[in-house]
Amino acid sequence: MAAELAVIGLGYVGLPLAQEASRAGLKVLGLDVAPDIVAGLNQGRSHVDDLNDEDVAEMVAAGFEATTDPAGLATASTIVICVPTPLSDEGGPDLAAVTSASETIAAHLRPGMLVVLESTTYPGTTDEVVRPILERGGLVAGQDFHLAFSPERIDPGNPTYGLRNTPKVVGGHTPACTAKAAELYRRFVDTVVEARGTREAETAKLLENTYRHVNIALVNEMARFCHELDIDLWDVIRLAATKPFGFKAFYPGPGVGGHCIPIDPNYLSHNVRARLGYPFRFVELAQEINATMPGYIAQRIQNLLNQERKALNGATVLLLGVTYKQNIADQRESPAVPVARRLMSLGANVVFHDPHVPVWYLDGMALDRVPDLDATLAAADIVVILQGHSEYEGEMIAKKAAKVFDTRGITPPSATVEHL
Ligand code: SAJ
Repeated sequence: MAAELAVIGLGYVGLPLAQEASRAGLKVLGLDVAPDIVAGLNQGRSHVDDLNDEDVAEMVAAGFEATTDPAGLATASTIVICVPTPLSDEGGPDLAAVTSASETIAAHLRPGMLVVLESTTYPGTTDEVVRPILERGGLVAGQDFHLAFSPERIDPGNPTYGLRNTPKVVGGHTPACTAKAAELYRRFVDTVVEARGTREAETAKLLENTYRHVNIALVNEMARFCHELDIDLWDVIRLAATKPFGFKAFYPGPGVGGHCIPIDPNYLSHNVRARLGYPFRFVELAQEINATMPGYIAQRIQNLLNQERKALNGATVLLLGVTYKQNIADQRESPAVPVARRLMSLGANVVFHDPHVPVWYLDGMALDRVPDLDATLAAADIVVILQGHSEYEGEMIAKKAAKVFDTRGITPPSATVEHL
């Protein structure tokens, strides 16, 4: 039976999309370049955090099929591109996977099809990169087939929001394309919001994450001067957060990791500078502040040891939390890496603990998680809390450690604890 929906890219974005569409009764074909991923899915095994094997088995039972063969695209009514757009060396998105997917689609494009791009990218990608590739065969977007952009809003590990209950923005090459894309998503997403066009939909995603990036940089910069002025920024944020409107709390940290926040805003700033010749200053400044946090953290650690008349060189530093944010295992762009690198370059003996990470691969070295956290808390010259995993009890850490530098505000103030 022909697939109603084909999803290209079966990762943390594509697979939840395929799952919800399958649950809504659509016949879904999943296309991926990785044979092991395809084989695993067809055998009912999941490779992404948000779906377990039972979820995949349910999809397969409902008719979902994964393949590496693009021939099946020819019979699909709708094709959604969910491939990665990593940061390129120039600072914009590396669109290799998007152009490759577009070329694959172009070889099978038929009149009446709907093509949607979900991969995060700079404004204009759908219109200026994807559309020309799809139109090479003579079919025209908005006339012979529909083309739209719909930003992914998958938040891995979020217990509350998934694809179905997160409003979905869709922006088409023409109003008819927008309507066609909205009609598709309304079959398995509770709320669909129609944008004026593809550029507005592309830019909305970047605004969402740039907003976070800039506000995190704001409190990170405040953390520096509040420390100098002996102002408890954590208390300041607690107080400001009592305002019931017009304020959203962000918290300082050791740096901004993950695959979204430190990456997506660059797509906008790179695009503005490339097209218009001037900087998107907020983003570039936020990038600079957030990127220098790991070095600042290392300096604060050195200063704390210095207060104890201890050299960082030869000191044992226990890092708690090496993932990029609390309560997940993902280590992408984790600030723990530059913090550890800096400490090691100054001669520190860096050890780590993280409930989600048994072995930490750091610049080719494989560091084993310390086997006995309690013993290491007591033995380390300084304990540095980088992620506030829920397994970590701030009071217990403060009691057992000789000295604590807490970048996440999970320990109570005390003589042996300093907060970022
Ligand atoms: N961070 C801070 N202070 C904060 C918030 C975050 O230092 O106040 C750091 C985190 O430790 C992490 C980085 O910033 O290293 C990113 O954190 P994040 O909470 O933004 O989490 P992400 O990267 O998983 O962002 C995703 C985004 N989701 C999508 O793009 C679909 C983002 O839009 C979500 O708002 C975010 O999840 C979320 O709220 O969980």
